[in-house]
Amino acid sequence: MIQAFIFDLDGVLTDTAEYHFLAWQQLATQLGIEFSRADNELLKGVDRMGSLELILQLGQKQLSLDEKLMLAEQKNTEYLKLVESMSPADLFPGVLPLFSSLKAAGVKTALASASKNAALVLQKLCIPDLFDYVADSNLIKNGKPDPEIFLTCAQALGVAPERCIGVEDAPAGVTAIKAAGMYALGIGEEHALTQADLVIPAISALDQTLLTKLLTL
Ligand code: B16
Ligand code: MG
Repeated sequence: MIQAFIFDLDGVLTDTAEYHFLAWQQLATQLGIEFSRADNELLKGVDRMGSLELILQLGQKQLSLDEKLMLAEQKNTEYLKLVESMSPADLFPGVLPLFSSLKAAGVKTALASASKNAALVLQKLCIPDLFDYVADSNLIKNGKPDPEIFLTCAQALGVAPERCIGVEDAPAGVTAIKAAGMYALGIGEEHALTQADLVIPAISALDQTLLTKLLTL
């Protein structure tokens, strides 16, 4: 029986993935690097410095560590400007009813976000109290696709990994869930999340019927 759900944040519960894209695109343009939405798919779930490295590789640019730290900080400032306008209206449809159903079924919940801004985004969405445990990359050494963040959540919840379902929109995140020995529920398109056990188009598709099926896995 499944006893816990562990959710990614960006792209699963809210559309901050779009804000990350806009902020990285602005930086890439400044650096003279072409950066498309398709390129951005590779960055999803990847931490800030890892994302910058991927963009620099695209433009075949090599910079010093100090320059990279400055650029990452600059991207984050742009990203935070976009986050500033967020409100509970930015929660994806279906999230609140889903959490009510999970609580009613006695299922524990955790957040596993690679974002150092996760606590702020939760505040903006007014959902910090929704989770039994929150892990963000401030307390994790190895980012996704390493399983550390999902295993940390399972341990904090006191639930064995095989009794957890991880929910992710990013290939790196799905890899992390599978490496943690959990069931991976992908959000997005099947062709992009080939390692997931099941892919649904949006969190709203995780309705009572599907939830009942998943809870008896
Ligand atoms: P920050 P998630 C991830 O969050 C995003 O998917 C990824 O695009 C971003 O680079 C990463 O957080 C780091 O975010 O710059 O705010 O620390 O999807 O794991 O919730
Ligand atoms: Mg994500």
